[in-house]
Amino acid sequence: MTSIQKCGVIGVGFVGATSAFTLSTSGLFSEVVLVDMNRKKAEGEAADINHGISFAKPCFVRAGDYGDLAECGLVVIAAGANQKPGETRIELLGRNRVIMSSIIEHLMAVNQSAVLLIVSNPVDVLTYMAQKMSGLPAGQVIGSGTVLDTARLKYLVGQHLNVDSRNVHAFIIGEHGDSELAVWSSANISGVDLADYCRITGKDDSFGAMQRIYENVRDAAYSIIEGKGATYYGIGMAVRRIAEAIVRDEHSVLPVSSMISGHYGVDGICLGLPAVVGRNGAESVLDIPLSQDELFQLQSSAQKMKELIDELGD
Ligand code: 6V0
Repeated sequence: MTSIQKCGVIGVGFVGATSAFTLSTSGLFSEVVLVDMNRKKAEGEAADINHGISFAKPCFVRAGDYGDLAECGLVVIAAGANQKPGETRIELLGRNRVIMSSIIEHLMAVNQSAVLLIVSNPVDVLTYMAQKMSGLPAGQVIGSGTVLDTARLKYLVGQHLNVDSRNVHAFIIGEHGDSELAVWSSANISGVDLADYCRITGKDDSFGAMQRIYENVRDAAYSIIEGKGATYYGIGMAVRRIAEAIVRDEHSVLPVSSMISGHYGVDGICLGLPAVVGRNGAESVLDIPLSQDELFQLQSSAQKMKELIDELGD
């Protein structure tokens, strides 16, 4: 019997440990179990968070093994090798695929009810593999998709317009990676069309200005990794937000990665698209309006994913 108040994190490196921290201090969980092939690392991370838990809401964090994940209603998978400077997310795949296969095998032996949230890169392909390997219903296996990329877009548009990023409504969709795209055609500031908002406030909405913002989003991971070696705070906060939508059954619209069946002519791959997220994971994928150019870019991104999966023979 699983409990949505119990959460597991598999792989507690930079990303998993930061996610464990945001999840443990979120007030959403009574228990967070940390599993890592390096048990000492998991024990150290658990102790470190527990020592500050009296400053947050009660939550017991502990190192464990797969058997300890049996009761978890949500399991976050952040195990794997991280991106080396100059390495693309796709190049990571070979290394992370083997890791994912072993994790899913161990996890399915003890728990087939949890929602799985995949964070390891390349997240769309690994979400696809996790869904196929686990045999769980499509919506129960989701990836962080373009939730972080969308948050980066909101932040940068907010900076450009000098407006609260929470009032920026726009999506990055497609692959979490180089072929992702910004959906400018429906971007708005609290319901005011982006172009109108720029006109009213005298801000630059030229193609060049928007393209620069998009490129900064797309290349954000590369520049952060160049600076500090890894990215983890942004994704840790994104994981907490996705967990919140699941635990509280919010039916929030988030661009998580999930198995796409027949949306925009895309079938049988995982991609980041706006989806309604609740207790069961991704409950439905939304066909938001796209311009012709955006549709073309999305289909190209999907094609890239498909070729990669075909190449792997999965
Ligand atoms: P890291 O710091 O090297 O941590 C990886 C952890 O996984 C280590 O603690 C390993 O011991 C552990 N691990 C490896 N194999 C196993 C296994 N079989 N079982 C259990 N634990 C294992 O990497 P980092 O935390 O920086 O990154 C983790 C993954 O997240 C990488 O694939 C990144 O590319 C990916 N990211 C995904 C993001 C997203 O937006 N989806 C953002 C940032 C990083």
